[in-house]
Formats: sequence, structure tokens, C-alpha cells
Amino acid sequence: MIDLRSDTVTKPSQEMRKAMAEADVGDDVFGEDPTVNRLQRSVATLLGKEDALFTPTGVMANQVAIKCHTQAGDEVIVERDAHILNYETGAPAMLSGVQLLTIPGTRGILRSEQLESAIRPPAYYMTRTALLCLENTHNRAGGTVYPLDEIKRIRSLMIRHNIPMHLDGARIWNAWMASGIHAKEYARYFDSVSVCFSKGLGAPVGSALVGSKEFIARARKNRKIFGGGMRQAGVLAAAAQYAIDKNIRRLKEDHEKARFLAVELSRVRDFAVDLESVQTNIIIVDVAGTKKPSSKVLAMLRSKGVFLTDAGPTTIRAVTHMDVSMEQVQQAASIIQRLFA
Ligand code: TLP
Repeated sequence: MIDLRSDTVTKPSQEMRKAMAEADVGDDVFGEDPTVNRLQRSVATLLGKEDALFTPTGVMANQVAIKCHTQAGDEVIVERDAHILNYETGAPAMLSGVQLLTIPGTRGILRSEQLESAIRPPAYYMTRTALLCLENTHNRAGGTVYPLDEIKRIRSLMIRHNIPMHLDGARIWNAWMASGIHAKEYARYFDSVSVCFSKGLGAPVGSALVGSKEFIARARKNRKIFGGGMRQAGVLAAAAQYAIDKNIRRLKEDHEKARFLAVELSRVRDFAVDLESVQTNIIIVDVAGTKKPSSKVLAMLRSKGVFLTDAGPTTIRAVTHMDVSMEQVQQAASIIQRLFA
């Protein structure tokens, strides 16, 4: 089986498991887990923020951030393909009572000019634009990297309107490795950033939210409200620490595998791949040319031992990661080419 469904399918390595087994732990609800505290300090430093909060999942980190930045009835601006809108089960409405204003981006990227007119003017009969969320890399757009200049333009606009910004940085590490722009530099333009250790970095569980000291204190309370107060979480934090210490640089290999696979898949007559969008470890393939729905294409691939996910009714997604080798990617490419020749 060649599993390209997601970079979340990786299993912790022996060395990571060793770090987990040997972790010094305490009760984190009392703030007494030394391994969690160390992780939070190192993530805050890595992203150039005052403080950080360990959360079990990326969804919880995003939702805690939304809760902290908003009041019920507010509006949050997101890109139309944002994870927060598409894959977080309506949580902003349920947990924070906010509505989402969606704006279509180009390859997931919004331009500052599009945002200017989206900001609500102050009026008692209107909702308040309380937050802007961006995503870097952008998952549904195919792992695209946000151009830093655009982030800077958006930031100046939002500062003028006094609107905070949150970054869904589940794959900020991939953006950093692909562009050479440090995660800290991206984070500079946001009030809060969520990051994940369980995507390309190979940890079994774990995300973090970073921001100011005051923001993280409120986030800690909201995490507890959402049921995310953990006890001897150091065993998990140790895996996350190992992931950021050892597994960021190697993401470049995943990007090379994705580029190879994307080029090979673009050679399949009935497939269409926007090669420009393949900037990191995600490949979205339009399979409309096969005249088959993505579910059928996925089933055909599965029968040959190649696992992908759907990204829409006629699009499929492949994600490269540390548990698939270049040889396996080459094998997957030839299986797919033969199947759809
Ligand atoms: N993404 C998963 C699925 O939910 C689609 C995947 O396989 O890619 N932000 C972004 C940009 C994400 O891609 C994900 C996970 C999350 C947040 C949520 O992280 P978890 O699954 O840890 O809650």
C-alpha cells in the first residue's frame, strides 16, 4: 500500500517514541508539565511570539483563536477554500457564534484589494468585521505558499481598520522550507498563529497556538472550556519537540517527491495538474477528463494499492510525507500512468 492520502498518516519513529517514553511529565492543568512548558517556550521562540499553548489538534488551535478574537454575532473573513470553512464542521458558528464571510482567492491567496471592500463599515444594523484568517500553506489550493509581500499589504490594511489577523499555519513549516522565509517572519504579521506537529513533521498528535502573553492566557481558558485541558501531556509534547527539532529541514524531500509526482501525473492524458500550484507537498489533480467521478477514480487507484483522497467531485489529492519514499512515489506514478493509459 502506498498511502498518499495525507501527511497526517505518518507513524512516530523509534527515536520519537523513545523521546515520548522518556519524557518528564506533570499535570499540565496545574502548569506543571516540564515537557509541555519547554515545548511551549520553544514554539513561541521559533515563531517570535511571547507565548504558546499546546493543543491536541489544529482544529482546536484555530477554534480557540477564533473564540479569543471575536464576540458572538461578529464576522470573520476567510478564503473560500479555507480549512476553517470547509473542514472544521461549522465550529466557528457553534463555538463562537460568528458568521464567516468567504472570498475566493487565486490558488488560495487573497489580495489586499479584495479585502478592502469586504470590511464592514461601522453601523449598528450590521455585523462587525472582527477577524481575518489566512492559511499558509493553503491546503485545498494544493499547498500553495502565501507571498510575503501580499501578507504585508494585507497587514497594513487590517491595521488601518483595527482588525486582528490569525494564521492557520498547520503547514507553516512547508512554507518556510519552500520559500526560505523563516516561519518567524511570516508570523510577524499575525496576532495569532496555529501550527501543527502531526502533519509533515511526523508527530502522532499535537498543535500549538502562539500569540501575546495576554492572548495566550485567554486562549488557555478557552482551551479548557473546549475540553482541551490535558494532564501528563508531556508524552505528546515530547513527540512534538522531537518533530520541530529534527523534522523541519527534511520537508524539502517531501517537496521534491511532490514535484516529481505532479509532473508524472500531468503526463496522464485525462488528468490536469496546475503545476504552478505544486509548491510544497500537496498535489491536486483534476480528473474530469476521465469522465469518472473522483470517488470512482479513487476506488480504481485503491484496488492497485495506491491511496489518495478526494478534493472535490472531480478532483483528487495526493500528499507526500516522510513515510513514503521516492521509490514508492515513482512506483505510484507508474501504477497510475498504466491504469489511466
Ligand atoms: N488537514 C487534514 C484534513 O482535515 C483535510 C489534511 O489531511 O490535510 N488547518 C489545515 C490547513 C489543515 O490542513 C488541517 C488538517 C487542520 C488545520 C486541522 O488539523 P487537525 O486535523 O490536527 O485538527
